[in-house]
Parts: sequence; structure tokens; C-alpha cells
Amino acid sequence: MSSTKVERTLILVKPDGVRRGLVGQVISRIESKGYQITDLKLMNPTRALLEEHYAEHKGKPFFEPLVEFMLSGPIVAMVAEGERVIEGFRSLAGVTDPTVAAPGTIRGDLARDQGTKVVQNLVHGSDSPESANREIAIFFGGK
Ligand code: IDP
Ligand code: MG
Repeated sequence: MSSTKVERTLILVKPDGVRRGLVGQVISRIESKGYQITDLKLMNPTRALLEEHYAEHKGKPFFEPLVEFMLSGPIVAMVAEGERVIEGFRSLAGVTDPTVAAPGTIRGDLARDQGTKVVQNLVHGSDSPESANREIAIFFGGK
């Protein structure tokens, strides 16, 4: 276990989660775990914002489908805070592929393969302190 330091992470409920009415369940799991939500908004992100957010995936076969999918409806963006929240939310979310994400996780319990080019897995969570800072600035920097 690494040292306990208060962190912040960017969490998104993707368009599939909003469409399916699962925002409450996602928030509930974050709050039940004990993390604090310090910022929250429903939004329709622009293509430019999403391309910046997913810049690390540019050039991959799922990049364009991913951006298109993220543009397919409103999303909920939030910032959660707490000791090791970056790792903790990734653990709550489960692995990227919802088919094999562990039961008990958000993706494992609430998502599955839909046969689409991009895997629809309900949530995004930052994967490192550097990513979290960068992503929080993208989504909440201009508030
Ligand atoms: P993460 O969301 O678990 O951090 P990343 O590798 O950062 O996963 O990928 C970003 C998003 O792109 C995923 O959540 C998923 O929606 C989609 N994605 C990632 N890898 C694939 C793939 O191999 N095929 C289709 N979609 C993918
Ligand atoms: Mg990622």
C-alpha cells in the first residue's frame, strides 16, 4: 500500500450511463465508499474537449468511435476527493472490459458488451495524479 495522501480525480458518467438512468447509482457508490464529491455538472462536451481528454488514444482504432460515442448524449462530470481516490475509484469502476469486470464493480454490475466498436463501460476515472490534474483542468478549469 502506498502512503495516504488526499487526492482528486476526474470521474465521468458516460452517455450510456446518463441514458440508462444510472447517474444516481454511480454517485451512490462513490459516496458510500466515503469519497467526497467536490464538483459536479451535467454537460454536452464539444469534440475538441473530448479529443483533448482522450489525446493519449489518438491513432488507435477505437479513437474516433470513442469520441463519437462520447458525443452521443449528455455526460456527467465530477471531481471526487479523498485519500488514494484515484486508485480507489478505478477499483470501484472495475477493468475496462465490462464483460470481465468483477461483479461488485460499477462496470461489472451495470455494463456489458453491446457489440459496438467502442466498449461502452459507463464511467471514466483518471489513472494517475498527472492525468487527474490534466483532466480536471480540461473539464472544470474554465468553469
Ligand atoms: P479506461 O477507461 O479503463 O481507463 P482506456 O484504455 O483509457 O480505459 O480507454 C478509454 C476508453 O476507450 C475505455 O473506457 C473504453 O470506452 C474505450 N476502449 C479502450 N480500449 C478499447 C478497445 O480495445 N476496444 C474498444 N474500446 C476501447
Ligand atoms: Mg483511461
